[in-house]
Amino acid sequence: PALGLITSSLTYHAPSQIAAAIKSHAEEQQLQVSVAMPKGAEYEALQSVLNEFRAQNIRGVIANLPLESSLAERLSRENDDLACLFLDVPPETDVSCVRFDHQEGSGACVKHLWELGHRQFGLLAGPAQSISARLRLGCWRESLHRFGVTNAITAWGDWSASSGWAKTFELIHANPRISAIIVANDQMALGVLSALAQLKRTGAHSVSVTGYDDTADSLFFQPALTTVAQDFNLLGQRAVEIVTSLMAQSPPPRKVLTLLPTRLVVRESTY
Ligand code: IPT
Repeated sequence: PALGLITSSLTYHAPSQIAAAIKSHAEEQQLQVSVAMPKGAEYEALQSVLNEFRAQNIRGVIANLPLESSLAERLSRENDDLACLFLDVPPETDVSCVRFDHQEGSGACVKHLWELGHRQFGLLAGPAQSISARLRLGCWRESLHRFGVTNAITAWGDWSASSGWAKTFELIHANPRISAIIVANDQMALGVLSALAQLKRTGAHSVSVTGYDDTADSLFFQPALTTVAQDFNLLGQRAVEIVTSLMAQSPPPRKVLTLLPTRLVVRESTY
């Protein structure tokens, strides 16, 4: 027996950690994992991956790539012989899904920085086509509004360290008084820290930075990164448990929702 995994590019840290966790937890149950990494997220490409999985006798599929609600719902509906579990879809999507609580983590970053006295914010979002990037940005803005902050400046990166580096110059240029940058993932935060060092915005002129993911490396960034921990191993474990339980039912239920917690880890990049 086998599972299918459709994933975003494994060159990113989070999806590769999630894929590794899925593979190891599946193997504990003697399940092989067949991995597909489609270039785009169009209906045709995804449907042909599902057809290939079906031809390999796969009956359970985990999809860890950003999909809009209507597309995820269509794939789930039109492949109702497969147990499909989605990891990166909007909260209101009518499909089975396991994901992290974005509100908890994003809100905690804003509250932490506000309590430290920050009032001038830069927001570095992930790519606009990413569901999680939009959800995190939306929560930052809502939380900032609740504190009465309406002048935060937004830039969009592409999850990579190099985009974090480049966008920092734009943010600081747009508002030189920014004292905190909230970043949508650790890889971009690494680039932000590097740009701030280059701009000599360290020591007395320092800018606080928060990341997101708590990848293992973030503890060794300079300074050690304050970030939102998402337990990717737990996500992989729960995804395998849920998809195997969906597969055991005939037909597989279309809507089972699981929300996993996140946690703010305060280190040296916020003051
Ligand atoms: C999300 C990560 O937080 C982000 O860093 C990036 O790697 C992205 O994945 C790639 O799609 S986590 C995902 C389960 C929403």
